[in-house]
Amino acid sequence: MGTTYKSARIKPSEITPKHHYLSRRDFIKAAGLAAGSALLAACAPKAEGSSMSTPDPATSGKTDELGNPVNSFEDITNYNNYYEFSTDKRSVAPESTGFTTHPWTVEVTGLVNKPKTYAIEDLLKRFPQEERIYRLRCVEAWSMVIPWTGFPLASLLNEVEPTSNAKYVRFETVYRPEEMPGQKNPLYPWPYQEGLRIDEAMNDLAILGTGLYGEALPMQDGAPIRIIVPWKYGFKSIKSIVKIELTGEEPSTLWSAIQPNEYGFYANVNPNVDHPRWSQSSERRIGELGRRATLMFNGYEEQVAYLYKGMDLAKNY
Ligand SMILES: Nc1nc2c(c(=O)[nH]1)N[C@H]1C(S)=C(S)[C@@H](COP(=O)(O)O)O[C@H]1N2
Ligand SMILES: [Mo]
Repeated sequence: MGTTYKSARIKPSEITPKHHYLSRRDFIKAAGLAAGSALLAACAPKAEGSSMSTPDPATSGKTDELGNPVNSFEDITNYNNYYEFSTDKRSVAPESTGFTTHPWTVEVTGLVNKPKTYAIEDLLKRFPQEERIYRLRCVEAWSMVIPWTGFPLASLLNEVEPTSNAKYVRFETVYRPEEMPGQKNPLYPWPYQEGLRIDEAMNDLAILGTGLYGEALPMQDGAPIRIIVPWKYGFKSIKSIVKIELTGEEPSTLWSAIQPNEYGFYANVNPNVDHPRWSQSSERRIGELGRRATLMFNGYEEQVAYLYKGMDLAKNY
């Protein structure tokens, strides 16, 4: 890999050789069609030049719906959890530069009437891409605000027509140990897998993420496609997905398989339910000095509380 890694301001073109991205023009074309001015504004300063440049967080001026500023592109792409590449958050970016994201297909299968395998280009063209600024709260009690691009998971699921027996959705990451050195570690049950109940997956907040900051998704953030479920701890938001399967039974997940008492299937952000080894009542926003109070369902209570009516969230953690 002829790529050098410097700690200063790193351009995406430096940490990710350009040919591994989807063509930027294709991405912007697909995303820009539906996204309108919000997304185009983020792209405007660099729409023309041939190489990508780092968006300037000081001038992006974007906030989430609570008024929290988005994290810098640099933070979002250099502080990552992605155990396939490294358990060290700062090493994921340099370790993932050689990852191949093209060609890429996503198989949607299981209890559906119309199973289908999509090429990534088709997903980008077929489903209008929109910007969603979401908080991501990691179970390790740090958080970020990220300007994602993507489309509702429900749009894809509706197209394949889940049968009435489909109760859960299972997601699987690509298994490619020759490119993902972490997958050679036998302590983890690879490939990474995650799951949602079907009504959770159908909630409008749950998206398939295909980009951030108006760029195609960087390797370290799960290129070319991942899910984002902002009211749950970050580990539910599985990266580099190749398979989505509708099932009748609750799927096994990587973290609950290893430590069921620490990482439950639901993993809803909940300041009132501590992790067995630490409190979940507050969090460190990356880039800030103090701590913030953690919000119920990560601040998305109004949109998702109905999903858990009558459930004991201390038991169903
Ligand atoms: N395949 C895969 N997906 C993954 C992980 C991982 O190790 N492998 N880590 C998860 C965790 S713990 C978090 S907090 C988020 C981090 O996403 P980000 O690095 O894009 O911020 O990705 C999640 N998705
Ligand atoms: Mo996490």
